[in-house]
Amino acid sequence: MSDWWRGAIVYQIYPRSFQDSNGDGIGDLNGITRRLDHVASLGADAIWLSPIFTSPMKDMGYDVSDYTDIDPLFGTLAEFDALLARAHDLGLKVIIDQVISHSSDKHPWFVESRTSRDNPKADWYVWADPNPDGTPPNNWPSVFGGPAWEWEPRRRQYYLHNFLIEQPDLNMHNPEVQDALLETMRFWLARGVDGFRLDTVNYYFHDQDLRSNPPNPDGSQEMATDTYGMQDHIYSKNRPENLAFLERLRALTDEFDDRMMVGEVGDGGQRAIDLMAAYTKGTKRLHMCYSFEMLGPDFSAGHFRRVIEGFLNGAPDGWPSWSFSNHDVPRHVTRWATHAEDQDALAKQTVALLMSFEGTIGIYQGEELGLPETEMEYHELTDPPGLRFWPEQKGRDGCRTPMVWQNDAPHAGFTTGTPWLPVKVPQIARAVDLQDGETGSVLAAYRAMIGFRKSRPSLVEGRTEFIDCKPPLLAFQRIADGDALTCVFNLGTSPTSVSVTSDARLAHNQFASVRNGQLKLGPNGFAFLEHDDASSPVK
Ligand code: TEU
Ligand code: CA
Repeated sequence: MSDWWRGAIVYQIYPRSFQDSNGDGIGDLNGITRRLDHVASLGADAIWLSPIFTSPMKDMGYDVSDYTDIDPLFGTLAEFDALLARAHDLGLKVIIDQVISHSSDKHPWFVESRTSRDNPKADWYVWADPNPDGTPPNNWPSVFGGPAWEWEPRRRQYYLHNFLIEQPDLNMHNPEVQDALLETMRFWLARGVDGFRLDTVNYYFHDQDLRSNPPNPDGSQEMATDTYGMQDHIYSKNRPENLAFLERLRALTDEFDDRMMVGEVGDGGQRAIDLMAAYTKGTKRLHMCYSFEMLGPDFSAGHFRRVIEGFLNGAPDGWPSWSFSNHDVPRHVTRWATHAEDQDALAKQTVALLMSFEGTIGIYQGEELGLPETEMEYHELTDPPGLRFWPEQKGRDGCRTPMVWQNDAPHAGFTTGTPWLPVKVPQIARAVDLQDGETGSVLAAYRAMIGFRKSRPSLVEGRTEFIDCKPPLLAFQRIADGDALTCVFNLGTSPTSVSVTSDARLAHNQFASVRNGQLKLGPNGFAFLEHDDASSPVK
């Protein structure tokens, strides 16, 4: 059987915000099961569920206190089995999110580890003595602000947390920790999940000598704090020891048929390419890596070309995974809004762009409705980095507000109770029921574009060849055996045109026309061109 995940479309569900089924204001597994028809109607191949495991929810589930159970807010294991069965009936694979770089501070392993220096779990987390003056052992910063070290008076030592204080880092250098985590993953594989999204896969290992990261003079403010971007993270993460562990993970996954692992690599530039190349090399490590490169502000033709060519040339055995939105970044129609007068036109153009890429494609719940980022007030925030760095950083609540199903129902049909995050007017105006069956809607454009991708082998499995074009035009060919398409996008805000061969025809487009050897594209225009042979029709 061919690898189902190559070229697949993965729909990300943020369980807290998808559908509440019991009126407590928080989305749950039964709600997801009820709404899977919507996901299937898009033409998605798989769902990725953000974490559903037992958790104190300090980081909304990315702080796990039991790796082999479902949080009661979300449901039960039996309800998970029902979700899995329904998804499989609909032809949807199910990917779950494994957050094994750190656990919750309420995980029994950590509760025990922090009590003393000689308990059985003493070495399961990353503990270090203070400097003689009492300060933390090195300069490693937490992604969410402040030092990555927290003092534990009982041990008179610091523990490492790359994220929240409530997310202590597991010590992967300890083989017992590796074994324990692998067993929790075996539990889910045996239950029938189709794969794993590996949270923060490049944070699994730290430098055992605890060397300070060197400064990074070109550092940009990648994350919540300046200090984070001002360091080169060569010791706190991205360690070569990780490769052998990824091989253990792959060996486990390969004991089961057709499973897939995608690693989240939150770096950029050449480092991201090198990490992805190493992590996906051959068939011994991960199946693919999830790229952050298209989750930022840059919407230029040059950026998309650099990132895609960088990956294809720099990680030739690898397989990329591209997304424009997720639960950690502002929604892309808001992020890229200056490139459109009409955000719906931008949403319809960007889905065409995304679906034209070589790789596996991620879409995030609500983007198929063209949802903009929700504007939040301080008192409505729940996300720790938002609360901490307001107003310079607004946190991640704005992309996590509930799905909007029904325009005239309370909270757009998400809940009969009080939703955990507010449901606001700009989102409600884009509810599923308003767009369903409307030919001009963003939802219709998503279905049409996904259908178009699936009807064209060149888009799903073809190779990519860029065509030199003047920005803001982006153009490339996708070429498979017996199928070739030329994809052209106007990423600017004015109309533009380019010469094409006289036999060029539009196979799918928005704001495009072909006449007298000219392809004209309006702002937010795109064209999929074909002609009588596999050469480029763009001159
Ligand atoms: O994110 C990893 C990561 O690097 C994020 O910090 C991301 O860059 C940031 O949120 C952007 O603002 C993963 C999860 O996706 C995220 O939700 C978790 O908070 C984080 O890991 C810790 O588990
Ligand atoms: Ca609920």
